[in-house]
Amino acid sequence: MLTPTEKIWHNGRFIRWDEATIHVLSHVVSYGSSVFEGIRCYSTPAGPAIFRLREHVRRMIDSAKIYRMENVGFTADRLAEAMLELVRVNKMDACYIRPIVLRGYGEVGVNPLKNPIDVYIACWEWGQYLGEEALAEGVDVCVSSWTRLAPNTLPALAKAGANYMNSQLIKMEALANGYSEGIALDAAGYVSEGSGENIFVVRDGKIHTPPVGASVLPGITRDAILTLARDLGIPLVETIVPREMLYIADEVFFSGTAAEITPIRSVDRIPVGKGRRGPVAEKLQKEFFGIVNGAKPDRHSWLSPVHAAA
Ligand code: PPE
Repeated sequence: MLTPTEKIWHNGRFIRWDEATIHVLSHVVSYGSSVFEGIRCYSTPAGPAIFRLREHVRRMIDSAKIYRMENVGFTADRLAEAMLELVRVNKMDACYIRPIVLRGYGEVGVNPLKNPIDVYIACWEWGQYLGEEALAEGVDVCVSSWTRLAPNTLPALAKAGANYMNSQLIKMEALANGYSEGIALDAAGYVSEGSGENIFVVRDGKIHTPPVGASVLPGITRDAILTLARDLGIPLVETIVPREMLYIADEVFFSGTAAEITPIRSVDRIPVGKGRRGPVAEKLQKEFFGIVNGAKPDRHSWLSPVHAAA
């Protein structure tokens, strides 16, 4: 269950958690008109630090632009500063930050343009996305009967609330059948992504991940893995991945802000490799967690410290 924090940021000021309510006839409720982000703040020896803050803010502004939300009303710098302030105001250490840009209350009807745009930013403590043991043990997943967003329907590069109706179908079906998560194929039948994660497949020491044209969200953790693989000298290609690659892979793993780097130990009840976390996922986890927890140097400037250096 969600544990409330003290404050939520709304259009430039802090309001109480319980005050952050919207009218039921707000445009977003009927028509799904929101874009949002999910960002993690990690605990480091130098205090809390937000992971890839600029990149998340940029993707949110990109998402808003795709949906013609021109007047988000705040610059990227202002939004980034608001998130740092929010973590400070709520006296949080490690937490998850959820900025949401939504079309609010005013008119009813598909045309969204006359409704105000509201920006909210909340944060709270969020633990392991796919269960306590997931990072070390891996998870059991299925290939979904639902297809990911087809090109030229809902834009996959936008992180829009409405996209998550498709994610919910994938997730609920997986849970109903006893899996932790579902992997969706794209409209051409190639591997796309999980309901809330990007996916990577390893065979013969080389990592494959679906390209941005395969209906995936351009994940910021995905991008971090591309960088870390290069740093570690692990070959990686962005390429079309046929479904059956999942079954014959040595390793498969998810990436995401919430899921971080989660190994997959079986797909459709077929064990992946040795049926547990593999060496490539483990190496990437070590590097990733080393950086975000402040144990290894932040060589790519991925962390924004919440408190000014003493
Ligand atoms: N694909 C989808 C569909 C997705 O929702 C996410 C993030 C990713 C890929 C990975 O992107 P990134 O976080 O930038 O590495 N999913 C977010 C939502 C989770 C939720 O249940 O809410 C997240 O991980 O924060």
